[in-house]
Amino acid sequence: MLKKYKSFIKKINSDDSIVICYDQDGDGIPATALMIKALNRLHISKINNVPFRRHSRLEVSEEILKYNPKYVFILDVSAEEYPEFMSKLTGTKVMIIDHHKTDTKSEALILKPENLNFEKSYQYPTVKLVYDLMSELVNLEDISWMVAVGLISDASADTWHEFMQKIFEEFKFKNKTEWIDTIPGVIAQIINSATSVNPKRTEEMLELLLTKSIPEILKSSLADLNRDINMEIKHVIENIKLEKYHDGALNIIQIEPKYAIGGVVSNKLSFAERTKTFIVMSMYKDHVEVSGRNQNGNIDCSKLLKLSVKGFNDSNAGGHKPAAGAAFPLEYLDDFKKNLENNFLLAKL
Ligand SMILES: [Mn+2]
Repeated sequence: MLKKYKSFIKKINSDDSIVICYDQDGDGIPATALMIKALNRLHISKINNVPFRRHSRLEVSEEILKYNPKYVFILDVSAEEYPEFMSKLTGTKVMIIDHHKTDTKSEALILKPENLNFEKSYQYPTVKLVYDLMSELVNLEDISWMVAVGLISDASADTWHEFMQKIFEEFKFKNKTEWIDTIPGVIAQIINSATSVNPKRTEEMLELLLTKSIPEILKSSLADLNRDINMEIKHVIENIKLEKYHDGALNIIQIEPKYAIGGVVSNKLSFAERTKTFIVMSMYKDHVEVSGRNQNGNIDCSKLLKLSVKGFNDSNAGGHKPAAGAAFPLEYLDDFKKNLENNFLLAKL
């Protein structure tokens, strides 16, 4: 691991105030739990956490500054893309640990997979970056199962097969056909369920990872929530209606879910038919949230969604090539569908 990242951590004193700002998902949350545990083991304990909210960045920066931090860690968020957010933090020492590819330069110290000469950055989730960095300073093997959770959540477990095997042996996790059905896989599901309700139960989830054992997490009320959401997902998948374009290569799906399950539904559909592209649109009262997936890498979902919301007010789109998201006001629904069809071939890789 490059020296500059380690020396950033080594300079922190035990009475320095730290804030960790993190993405609220199955990678960002275990990455944060692991970071807190690692810092605690280095006798650094004045740590506060602020979940990142993409659409309220100003409030997030104010919340961070409220703790008067000397150091700010930003985990699993490509914060360098938000100069107005970063400019609020200039009085602090910032380190971004993240695996979203951007071309944006920044004054802040940034650790990305590219800095470790790892090309497929989406296969090197933040939790693994945190683990690899902090393991050079303190032993984290007893909590390495949290890395397995993040790798499964970000669909990167196969890339780290040996590492996963070691964890499965160490913690006596049983192998299953699908990673998601293993014990760390179920914990990944629980995290994703905790963050797909409104309001999100992120902090409760983080607290579980920090203070509870694996059996306790599997018996928690968030585990109950996960079971409830899984029932809903099953129901949605069983009743799915596909709108097919480009000879079935592009599939558009409209759902009205009780929970925010668009990402999981699009994952399930796309892993079942890896050569096809699935665009799942979750319909809300006044806006649409979109999950785009293509697992065999012949379509750049991020590009497709970015092109397809172009010119829409109050819209956003982004993510990785195999998995991307977007949101836009309901009035653009028909335009968006037309744009998907028209831009599909432009997003071919
Ligand atoms: Mn994330």
